[in-house]
Formats: sequence, C-alpha cells, structure tokens
Amino acid sequence: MKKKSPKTGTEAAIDKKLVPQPENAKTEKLKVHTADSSEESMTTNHGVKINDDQNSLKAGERGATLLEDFILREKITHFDHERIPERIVHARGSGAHGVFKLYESQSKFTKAHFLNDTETETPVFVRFSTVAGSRGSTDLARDVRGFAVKFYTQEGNFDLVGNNMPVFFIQDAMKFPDLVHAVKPEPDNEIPQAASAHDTFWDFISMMPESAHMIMWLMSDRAIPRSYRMMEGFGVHTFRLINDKGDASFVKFHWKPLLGVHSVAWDEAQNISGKDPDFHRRDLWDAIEAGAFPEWELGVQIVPEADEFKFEFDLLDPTKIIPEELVPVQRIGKMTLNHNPDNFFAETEQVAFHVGHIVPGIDFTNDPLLQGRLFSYTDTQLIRLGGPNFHEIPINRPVVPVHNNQRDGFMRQTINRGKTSYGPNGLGNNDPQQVKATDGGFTSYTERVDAKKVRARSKSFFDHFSQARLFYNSQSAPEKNHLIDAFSFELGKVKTVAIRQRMIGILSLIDRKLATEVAFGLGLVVPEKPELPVNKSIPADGNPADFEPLQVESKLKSSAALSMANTVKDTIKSRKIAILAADGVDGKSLNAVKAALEAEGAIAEVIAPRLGSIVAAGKEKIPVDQSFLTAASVLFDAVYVPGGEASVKAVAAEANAVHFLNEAFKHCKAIAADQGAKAVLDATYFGSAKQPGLLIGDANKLAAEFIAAIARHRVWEREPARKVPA
Ligand code: HDE
Repeated sequence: MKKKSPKTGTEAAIDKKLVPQPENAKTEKLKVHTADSSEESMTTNHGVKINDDQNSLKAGERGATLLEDFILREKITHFDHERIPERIVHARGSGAHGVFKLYESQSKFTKAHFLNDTETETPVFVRFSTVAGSRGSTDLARDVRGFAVKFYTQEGNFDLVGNNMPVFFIQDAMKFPDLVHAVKPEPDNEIPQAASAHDTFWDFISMMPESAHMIMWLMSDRAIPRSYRMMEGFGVHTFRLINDKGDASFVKFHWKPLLGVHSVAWDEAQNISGKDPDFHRRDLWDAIEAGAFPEWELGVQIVPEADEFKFEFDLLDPTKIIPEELVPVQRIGKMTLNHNPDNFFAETEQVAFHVGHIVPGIDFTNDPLLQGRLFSYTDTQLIRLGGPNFHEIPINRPVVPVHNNQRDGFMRQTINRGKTSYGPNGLGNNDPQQVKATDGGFTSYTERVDAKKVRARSKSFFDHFSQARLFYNSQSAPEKNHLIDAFSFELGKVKTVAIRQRMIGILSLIDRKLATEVAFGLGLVVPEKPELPVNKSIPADGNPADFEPLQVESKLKSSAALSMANTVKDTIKSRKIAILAADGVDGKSLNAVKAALEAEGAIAEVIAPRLGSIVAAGKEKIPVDQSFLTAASVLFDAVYVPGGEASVKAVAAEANAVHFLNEAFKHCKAIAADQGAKAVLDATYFGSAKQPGLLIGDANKLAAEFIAAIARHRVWEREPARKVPA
C-alpha cells in the first residue's frame, strides 16, 4: 500500500535539517505546494497578487496586446527559458530518494563516518539513466545504464557515480569525447537516436581493441534491463579506503539488487520502446508509490595495498573486473529507495553528481579514466546549471553547513554577512577555520610519486581479450545465444562491410565460435589470422609492435557472478501479470489465481475487450484494469487465462488477445490457463501441448506452480523451440 509521507525527499530532508538552507540566508523554508492547498494566492515572481491569469492586457476587447503587460511578459519569458541543456551523456534518467544503512562498521578499512556508524541512516538520492539517447528517448535502448548515488553523509556529500556494467569502453579519459561522438547520432543526419547499431560506433569500436570486454557486456542482456530495480551497480574504478591510522586499501564498489538481476528479450525491448517508452521510469515510480521499495546491498571488494601487483591485470585499468572468485564481494549495508521526487526538474534534472565528491576515508587511485572524470563533472555542471552555485540547489546541498570564502556568481542564494571573504583574516576571527585531520578535515592519501612526465599507457593495460573471454565463458547457453543475436543485429545494421569484417576479427580473438556464428549471419568468414587494427589507436610516432595487445590466458575459466542466470531469486514481488478475460468468466478461477499472485506481492491486472467491468458467470462484476487496445504483452511478466465458457470463447476470438499470448510465449514468459481455457491456447501458434513454462490445470492447484515459474523470470529454454514469430 501507499506509504508516501506528505513531504518530498528534499523537503523532508530539509525539515530534518538533513539538507539545510544556506546558512545566514534569509530564504524561507521550502513550502509544500499541493493541488489541494486552495488558500494560496497566485502572484507574480515578485509577489504581486494576480487578478486575471486568463487574459492579456489589450487596447480594447478586440485590440492589440500591450507591451506594458508585465504579468504576461514575466510568464512568457519564464516559459521561454524553462529548458536547460540536457546532460551531454546520461540525458535520459529517473531519480528517487532513499536511505542507506550500514550492517557492520568498516572502521578497519575506512574512517568514513557513514561506513563506521551502523546507527545512522544516511539519506541518498539515486539517478538511473541511459547513456546515449536524448532526454526524451526510450528507456529500452540497448545501452549502458547509469547508476549514480548521492550519499548525504554527516561529513559532506559522497557521490558514487557508477554504471550497471563493471567496466568501461576506454582506458584513458582522452578518448571519451571520441567514444561519445561515435555512439551519438551521426552528425550529418542525426540518425539513429539512442542506438549503438550504426556505422560510426562500430567503426570506432573495431579500431579500439581495449573496448573488447565492455562490448561483451553491452551486447549482453544487461544492456536491456527488466527494471532499474533489477540491475547491479558498479563504481567501475578502483578507489581507495583510508582508515584513521592512514592505512590504505584498494576497493571496488558494487550494488546487488535484492530482486536479482533480470533483463527483457531484445524483441521485447524494441516493442516496449513503442508501447511505453517510459517503461523503466514508470516501473520505478509505481513500485515506490505502491510501497514495494527497491533495495540493493552495497558490496565492497577490498584488496590490501600490498597485493596491488598480485593480479593478472592492472587494478588501475577500468576495462577489468576483479573476479569475485579472487576477491569476494562483502555486503556491508543496504540502500532502500522509499520516496519519489516531487518535481522532476528540481530534483532529477538538477541533481549534479561528481566522482570528485568524496569524504574523509575515501580517496582516488590513478586510474586514468577516473582522473579525467575528476575534471569533467564540475565543468559540465557549469554549463548545464548555469554557473558555479549549483551546490546551492536544494537537491545538491550537503546536510552539513557550508562555510568558505567562495563568493558571488550567477544565482547566488547565500547571503554572506561580514567584511571578510579571505583567509587568513584578523577582522573576522580568522573564520572559517581549517580543520585538523583528527577532527574530520580532509587530507589526501600521501601516495609516493616519482616519475617522468609522459603521454603513455602502462604495458599492464594491454591485455584486452582475456576478460572478454571470461565473460563469454561464464554465460548460460541462452545468454550466449543472446550475445550472438545482439552482435548479429548491431553489425547487421552497419552498412560498411569493412567495419563488420574488422569486428569479426576482434570477436575471433575473444572466442572463435562466437565469431563464427556472428560471421555466418553477416555472410562473412572468420579470418585465419585477424589483422589487428591497433596501428590506428596508437600515437603518431608510436611503433605498432610496442602496442600489440597481450594474449593472456586467464587462469580463471569462468566466474559465476557474471551470469544473470545465477541471480534468480525466489520472489514475484512487484511483477506484473495479465489476466485475459471477458464476460462470462469463471469468477472463482480468476479470483483464486489473482489472490494467490497478490498475496506474493505481484500486481495482477484484468485485461478485457473493453474498460469498465466484466460480468462473471456467477453475475458478480469484476473491474477491468486495461482493455486489449491499451494493454500489451511486453508490459507484463506473465499471463493467466481463467475459465468460463463465454469468456473463453470471446478471448479465443479476440485477435489482440491471441497476439498477446503469442508474444508472451515468444518472449519466454510463464503462461497459465485454467483447464477450461484450453480453447484459447489452441487459438495461438503454440497450442496447448505440454511445454516448459506453460501450465494448464485447475486454478487452485495451478497457482503455486505458476508463481514458481514467474519467479524464474523467463523460461529461456523455450527459446530455441519458438517456431512462428508472433
Ligand atoms: Fe560519466 N559523465 N564520464 N561516466 N557519468 C557524466 O556529467 C565523463 C564514466 C556516469 O545521473 C557527465 O553531470 C567522462 C564512467 C553517470 O547525473 C559528464 C568520462 C562511468 C553519469 C561525464 C566518463 C560514468 C555520468 C554528463 C571518461 C561509470 C550520469 C552529465 C573519463 C563509472 C550522472 C554530468 C547523473 C555523467 C563525463 C566515464 C558514469 C560529461 C569525461 C566510467 C552515471 O561530466
């Protein structure tokens, strides 16, 4: 049930003094403006009460509008300036408020207060996003998902600005603009929107062997999540933890969703993009509104400093994971998202994340991608949010007071008092004062640096294929098939044959069978010895021989954590199940399954030929949630067809209902039908013969088996058997 508190996350946080208004500012506390608070007077932005908001000021009833109408001009001017530049990447997103609670103190590794104190609930704001598409693009693009978390800690804001994939395309920030230019719509015709399946992306990738590992993740089903609530999150880079003695450890951050990691099928994703491009947004919003709060556990992989060089790969290389078999992920706390934003623009659009927002006890490493990011995030906010005061926007404010000698600038909110805005000063008690490290003042890790200034990359970054292969070897059979299909689709959309051929070369260095399957679909052959295009991604004066990728054979042959098939959980909480019915439905058959599904926390919707209600065989009225016109199979996880002679006849004769079932079958969803509803199944292309995930029987006995089948997410083993495409 709805558990929403009347306050927004930001407002609640302000009330609890978690997000303070600027110190000394005369600004009023934010007021909750709700549609039913009818006593509010309408005013201009300068507080003048408005008498007529319906008509502009004219010279006579039928005359010209007068320039002196300051109320009209203020309103239109504000409207004209409503848009701000969208994020250059991650423009499309969705946010939510929540809390983080630690299980056990991590003081052995870090002095960060929020990772030491198990009593504190740290407020968080999370923004999920796609990367390539514009703000209005579909949620279901094949893409990486952003997973950015702002922790409002007692020592300032810590932002964990991660993705749902643990590695990245490139090793050096220098190449980021090239990568993004390549994946964005092509510059001559601005096609395609939110898609990597085009020439410029694969042209670039086929010449960047370092992206081999990441494109395996991108072509896997991880790139088309079922829900933001069912994605893992990763900090990607290796960071440092520092304890109160100054000892450092390396750390990789993980988010593990308690609902498991699940994806949709590619055909499903493309359909959802048309039927409900806001599918992920809606799913997150609805789940929170319904009180089915999404949860993730924060995991850490900790590597002692002494073990820095113990691995086959370089800890600083962002194209590598630390396999969980080598360093287990310890789950140290839980994040719960429990509050939708009140205003998308004020919160989700204006939130400004930055990998450089760290707190004492956490520090950076020299990962060259991370180092470049440390510059980019402030820089991008300056243009996007219009100036250096974006930290004063409520969603970005820390929960602790801010005092420093920074002043003025566009849209300054704080009204600083006094004469001094410099330090040291004698006129103002030398305030604000610096803080000793022992009292929480931030000090950087004193890493020893003794090096030549060079533009170069370490040889230890040159193994590009072994972890791509590890990923492939770790996938289940259906996951491997989906990878082959995804490469075939994406490269099939590439028009330049030479690019496809280069990609087949790269794939053959990862896995020959994968390359052969993809090449077959593209009408190409796998070269005996692929010619590596490395000479295109080296400096002008570089010797190609010095840049040959290393051919490393990983000792580890597969890693269980890399397959989503190993994350299936025993729950159908918040899953959506369609019930196809019409007048004359057997009410007992419908209600028994509906009640059983709802008892497990699922959402069961009755879909019928028209809205309103249907009349069951026993004459009771059953409310209809959606009609066949508005509902679509791709927006549900499973389907049930209850009995009742007239209903069964009507549903079997309804083309949209039969299509609904055909599609659900093709997308490997659990389907259940009452014994008396066989005729509906016989109208589909798959019929009523015994098949995995197709359950027919008495409604009361069916429910438990149906619930177990839905909890498995998809019946992927049915996939190869699909005959006629729905
Ligand atoms: Fe970002 N990235 N990024 N990125 N990134 C941005 O900052 C950038 C990278 C990530 O919901 C931008 O405020 C560079 C890796 C997320 O608001 C920009 C490089 C990872 C979000 C930027 C990277 C990310 C961003 C655009 C390579 C995963 C969305 C708007 C050196 C660990 C945050 C903005 C949100 C956003 C730059 C690579 C994650 C331009 C230069 C690796 C989740 O500053």
